Amino acid sequence: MKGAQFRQPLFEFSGACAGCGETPYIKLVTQLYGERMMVANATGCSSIYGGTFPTSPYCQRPDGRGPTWGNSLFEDNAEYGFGMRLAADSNRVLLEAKVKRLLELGTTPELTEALNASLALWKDTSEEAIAAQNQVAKVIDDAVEGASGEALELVKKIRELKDYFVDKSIWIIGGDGWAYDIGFGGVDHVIASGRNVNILVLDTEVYSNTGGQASKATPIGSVAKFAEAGKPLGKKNMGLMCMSYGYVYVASISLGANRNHAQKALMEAEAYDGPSIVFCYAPCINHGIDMRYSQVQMKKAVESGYWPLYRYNPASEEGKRFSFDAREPKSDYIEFIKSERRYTSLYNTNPENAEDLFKKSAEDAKRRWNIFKNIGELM
Ligand SMILES: Cc1ncc(C[n+]2csc(CCOP(=O)(O)OP(=O)(O)O)c2C)c(N)n1
Ligand code: SF4
Repeated sequence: MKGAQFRQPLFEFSGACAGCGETPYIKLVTQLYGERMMVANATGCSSIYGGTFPTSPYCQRPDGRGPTWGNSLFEDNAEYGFGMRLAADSNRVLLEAKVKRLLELGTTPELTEALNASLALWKDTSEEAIAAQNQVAKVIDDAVEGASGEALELVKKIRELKDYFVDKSIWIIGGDGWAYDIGFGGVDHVIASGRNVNILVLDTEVYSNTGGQASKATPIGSVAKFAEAGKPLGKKNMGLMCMSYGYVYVASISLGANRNHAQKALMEAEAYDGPSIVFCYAPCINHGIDMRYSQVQMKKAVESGYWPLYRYNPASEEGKRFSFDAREPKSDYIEFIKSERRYTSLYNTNPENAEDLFKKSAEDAKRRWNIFKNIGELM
């Protein structure tokens, strides 16, 4: 989408820590899809800064359109978003049937025209389709006034469902603690359903909101709560697990490293008529960095081979579905991790094994990087 960065963000002024790596991803998604976006938000930082009632960082456009947002439990958020998908689909099926029947019976010329315009754009999600939907809303009250019998019931139902002429963009959002660990069963179930949902994993590599406990996304050697001596085991390769289905859109992005790539992946994920999952690298105060430079750290993470960039798009033709989008590392991995206190604190908590763990961390990252580099041939 050209000029997306100039569109009004429908996520503003959150109470997240300054420099938080999570919020820019959410802001970008609202710039792209905010006017028809439904969010299922897992408990975690994003539900706290996203739902600071009575205020909310989510906002509306001048025409009143903006994201709808709900927070479910930590453990069932994917299912919560899946329910939103099913509800939107079922409302649209019902709406289409009622509109067709009303057009058979006849209604006011203004509503007939507006309904026909909206039906012609049924699969469209553009501003034109939203304008056609708005036009139905504008003229429907008059049609209710003059209707009776079956037509009255139909027109009332259409009024109730008038926000569903344009399909919803369903976003299931949460952190790595949710997606990799506690909500994983649900995430797995929902991506295996084949339904059109978009999952955004804000990967801070720890449970951020509760103070930085290790998750399965925490890499080897990183110090976190419950891993004070450095995490001894590697980061779960969840992107690979998701790709193994073959019908799930999967991407790994880092906004500070490559904004165009991040936006492209989010747009491909949304456009894919099936389940999508996007892993977003998100620096956090728990990393022990200068948060003024969190976007720079995102760049360095990719340049040092710490965080891969890739996209797997099942909608592309066979043989061209996977693309590895990061260049060969041009800086040193160990130097990169030593720029973060979550790694250097190993010198205090486990000094005799620190260097060994750093080496293991570099080897593990390289192994995972190579898996992605070479997997294209198989996918
Ligand atoms: C079943 C369950 N276990 C634990 C918690 C407590 N809890 C709330 S938020 C959170 C951390 C969330 O971490 P993550 O999903 O990584 O998101 P982040 O805060 O990093 O954005 C935890 C452990 C909970 N709400 N429910
Ligand atoms: S703790 Fe981390 S993820 Fe949470 S708001 Fe602060 S910087 Fe963002």
